[in-house]
Amino acid sequence: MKKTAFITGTTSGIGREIAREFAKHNIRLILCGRRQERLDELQTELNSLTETHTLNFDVRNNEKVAAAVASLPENFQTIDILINNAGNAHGKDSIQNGSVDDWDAMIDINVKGLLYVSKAIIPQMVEQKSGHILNIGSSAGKEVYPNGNVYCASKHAVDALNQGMRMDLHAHGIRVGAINPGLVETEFSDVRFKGDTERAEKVYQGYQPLTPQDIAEIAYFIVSRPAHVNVADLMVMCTAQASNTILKKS
Ligand code: NDP
Ligand code: 8X3
Repeated sequence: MKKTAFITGTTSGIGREIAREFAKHNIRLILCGRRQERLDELQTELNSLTETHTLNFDVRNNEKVAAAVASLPENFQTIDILINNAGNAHGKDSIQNGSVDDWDAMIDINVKGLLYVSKAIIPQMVEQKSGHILNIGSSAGKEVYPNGNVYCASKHAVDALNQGMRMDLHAHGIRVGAINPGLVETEFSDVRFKGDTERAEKVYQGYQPLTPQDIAEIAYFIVSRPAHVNVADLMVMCTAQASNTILKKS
């Protein structure tokens, strides 16, 4: 039976590639993000492969999240797969130099936003007695690195929520798991360094980082396992990376 996936953060990077990969496999898609023109472009691109619906909301606004989910047309209302992907790092400063606005953004988007979206969708999964939630965590959620402080804390929270959701939801037939990537070349560093493209580009120079397609293929592998198989927690790094502080650059 055709499945429906609700993917946050599909206007760029990992979320957009997951949407493209799922579309190839004829999964119906709810494409979410704040940049409407990018949502429209992706919808136009994928419409020949599968049915799509776009939702424009900021995951930080619980009321808007709930209203967006409530606004879904009938044929998109039964959600089988939730990909909690929207998120970013904001800044890379020592704790003593960090900006409170950056801290708020990371906690509000990466942690509270993930919770708001999950809260809007979990009840129907409980009612259906089925569903699959895939949380996009990070290697930063497994190991803290210098100047990563609050971003790492937000991703450690995602790791804890991934475990907690699984404990609370497995009895309802709902699968919960996480992909925790290391360095993936996306717009992540542009956002982190606030448009300083030279600094952002340097992050991915001198080695072959993961691509968003690499993560998308893994995501499809996970959601296409038989119903009794739950990939609970997966970590993936490029070959050049051994940990958050060990990277072989040429
Ligand atoms: P991108 O910056 O390329 O994409 C981020 C996506 O999140 C965009 O689609 C953006 O959409 C969306 N988003 C950001 N803030 C909000 C918000 N307030 N409300 C709604 N949507 C929002 O980065 P990535 O693809 O790399 O990041 C995706 C996820 O992967 C994040 O959770 C990140 O932490 C994680 N990750 C990334 C790694 C990397 O090295 N790139 C490694 C490990 C994990 P829009 O701006 O249109 O709202
Ligand atoms: C993104 C990977 O190393 O930039 O989660 O924190 S890193």
